[in-house]
Amino acid sequence: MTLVDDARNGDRRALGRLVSDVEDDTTTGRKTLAAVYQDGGAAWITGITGAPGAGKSTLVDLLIEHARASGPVAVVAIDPSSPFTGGAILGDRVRMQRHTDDDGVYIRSMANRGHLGGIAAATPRVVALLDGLGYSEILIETVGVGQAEVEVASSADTVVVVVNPGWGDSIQAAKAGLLEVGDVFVVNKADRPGAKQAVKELIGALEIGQARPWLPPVIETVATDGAGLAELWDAIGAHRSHLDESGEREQRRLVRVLAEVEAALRASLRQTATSSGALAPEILDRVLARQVDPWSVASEMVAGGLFETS
Ligand SMILES: Nc1nc2c(ncn2[C@@H]2O[C@H](COP(=O)(O)OP(=O)(O)OP(=O)(O)O)[C@@H](O)[C@H]2O)c(=O)[nH]1
Ligand SMILES: [Mg+2]
Repeated sequence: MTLVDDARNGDRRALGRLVSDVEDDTTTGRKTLAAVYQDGGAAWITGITGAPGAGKSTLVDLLIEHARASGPVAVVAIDPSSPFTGGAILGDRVRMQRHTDDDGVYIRSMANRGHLGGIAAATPRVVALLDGLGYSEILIETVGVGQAEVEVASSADTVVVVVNPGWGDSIQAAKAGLLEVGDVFVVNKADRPGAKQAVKELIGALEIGQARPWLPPVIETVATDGAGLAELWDAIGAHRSHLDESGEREQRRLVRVLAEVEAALRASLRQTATSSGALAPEILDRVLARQVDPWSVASEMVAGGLFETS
């Protein structure tokens, strides 16, 4: 596993190759993950999500500095809009450029690989790889507009939801399901009018419902001048302590492991079914003609030794 050794010794090209292999789910990628998985588990994973342009990348850029104090930092930026506009990722790179000389900071964009479902599936693998390679702080930036993005965000240990001042932003967050997944809320662009109102709205929305063991704090920030960043980092730290002390961290990780095993199982069943011809058009035609139902077909496929045919 010389590529792994090289990556651990700070070889960026080796690391880039490994990440690509894991992202593409190649045989080498699988072997690499299998080899480094046991070394992982120490990373703290923070997801940063929110509407397009909310200031996530600017915040991440500043969070890197705080996170860097505790060890090597990796950033995984997922941006579904980029394949179409091409602009946002370039912006991210430029914004985070100042960290490129620091060997302890690795920034990876996952936007250039087409459809979002694939990115969402690949993200946990890439995160597991970076964790196994020794990145103790992993930040995932994702645009919180759809289910897949929310899922990616909610696979983090701490989820930070970024909104902006202006009426209705917290309502949008509620609609996108972000109120439920957020552990820390940020009203960024607090230099604009309406920040106090947005904080009030959010606190109000978060306090509705049952008492929770962790009431998410709402932090005001101005990412462009760094105001509120120390408070944000402290809030992430407080959430981390809460998870550790309450035992919720283990619970969350168990949920995550279950989701990962299920996703892997689904992917490998599909792959086996496709390569063994079990998903042949003739079979689907039979289902279409209602000669057989989808559930019977599926259980026959599995019972008929689907696994052995590959
Ligand atoms: N006035 C003001 N502008 C900000 C603040 N934070 C970020 N911006 C600006 O908002 C714009 C978008 O910031 P980004 O950090 O790229 O936002 P993002 O959420 O990563 O955007 P996407 O990744 O494209 O969804 C940039 O022009 C930033 O300079 C802030 O606190 N105040
Ligand atoms: Mg961004």
